Amino acid sequence: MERTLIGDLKSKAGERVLVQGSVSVRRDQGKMVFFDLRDRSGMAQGVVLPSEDLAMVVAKELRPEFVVAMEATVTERPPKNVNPDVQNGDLELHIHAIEILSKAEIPFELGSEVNLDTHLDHLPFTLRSEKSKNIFKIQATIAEAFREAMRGEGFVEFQSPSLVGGDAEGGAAAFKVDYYYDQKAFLATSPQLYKQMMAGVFERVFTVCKIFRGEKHATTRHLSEAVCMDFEMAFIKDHHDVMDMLEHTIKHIVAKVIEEHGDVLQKMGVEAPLIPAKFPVLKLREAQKILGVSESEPDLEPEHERALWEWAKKEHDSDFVFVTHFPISKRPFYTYEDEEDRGYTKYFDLLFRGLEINSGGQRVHDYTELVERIKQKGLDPSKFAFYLETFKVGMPPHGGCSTGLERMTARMLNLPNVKEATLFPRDLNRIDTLLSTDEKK
Ligand code: AMO
Repeated sequence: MERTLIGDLKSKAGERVLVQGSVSVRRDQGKMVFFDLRDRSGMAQGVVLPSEDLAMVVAKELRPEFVVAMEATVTERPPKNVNPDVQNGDLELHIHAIEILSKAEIPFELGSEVNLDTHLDHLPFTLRSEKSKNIFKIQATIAEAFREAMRGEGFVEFQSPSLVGGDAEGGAAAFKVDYYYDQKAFLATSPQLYKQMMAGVFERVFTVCKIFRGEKHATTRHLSEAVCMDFEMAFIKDHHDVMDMLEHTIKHIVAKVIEEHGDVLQKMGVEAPLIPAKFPVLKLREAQKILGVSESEPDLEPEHERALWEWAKKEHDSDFVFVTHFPISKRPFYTYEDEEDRGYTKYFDLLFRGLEINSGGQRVHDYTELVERIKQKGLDPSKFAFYLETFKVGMPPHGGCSTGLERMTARMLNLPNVKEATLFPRDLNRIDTLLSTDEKK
């Protein structure tokens, strides 16, 4: 018999079907045994009646998370047993035969409230909970919507290398890797240099790729391995063109998440993001004035980012706010200085619900200036010769930006820790399992 998905049972009333899935709950009531059975399409209740001797023997063995195949008749429930609040609440599977495909031994009940470490210790199991499945389905939609928005604007997707010769960000600690012939390579901290090279090829490019950051941060927003959604576009006037493109992309992502997962957001008690007609924009110094912080500070602290969210909500009905014009001394060598505001860059951060989810801006495209900027950062231009060829062979004014997928997901769903929005988070203490003290030395 062909498998029927639980989500399709409604159309099979009165028929005998084969369903396959996992047992969620078993309830024994008198001489009957009830189950909740789930597959990728949903959940249904099954019952083994006392007359089904053979099925009953197997039924008594079943425990939560056993994987089974069941032959059953799709039966309408008597009106007094109908539950309109659940999927398939008006039908029941009358089970005739059960085959156990896999037994299960579980550490705790699926979906139990456990602390983050316990959740992470048992990811192969806890990722199966409704909450986790919803988080990562929404994350998949975010990445898909990003790609969709980019393609709609004529961007070409490219694959960026993860093994690189150096650190593009000049500061973000890169993980060293043993390469051939006693050479050292690094894990990419960003696709930055490659997306610029590719903007020279296609004008408009994007990538969804892994970045690796070896900063020793133990915070709710830092990962050692993250997914970034980057784009780069040529022939821009300035950073505003990049911000407009990013805003368009973010709006498309939010709309698609609401369209496809509005019911889940509601169930999770999450408000849809506040989206104004135009995201508010503040120069860093304007933001600092609002916050009452010294304008000599080169960046915002996490509590400032949260305070700016309050400001954006109150003044602009927005969960998003751009902050621009960071001091050039604190930004990477490729950032463009504002000719009309010397010492400050045409660079921005986008804050979403009080957390930086994106950075970007206009890049230096003049070869001579770029070499000079590399030197000013105390770096050796000869180490960047490969990248610099892009500019020797002619490069239009261009810019781009990068959105952290996990951070975006976490803010969309109001998850307090970015690790809850990361399938298999790597941090100071963990690669899947906790690192032993010896490994930490
Ligand atoms: P930046 O270093 O700001 O910019 O990174 C861009 C975005 O990537 C995400 N992100 C992280 N998420 C989790 N853990 C981390 N350790 C981490 N590091 C970064 C954030 C951040 O906003 N090349 C520039 C971008 C550009 O100019 O186009 C860059 O990498 O959401």
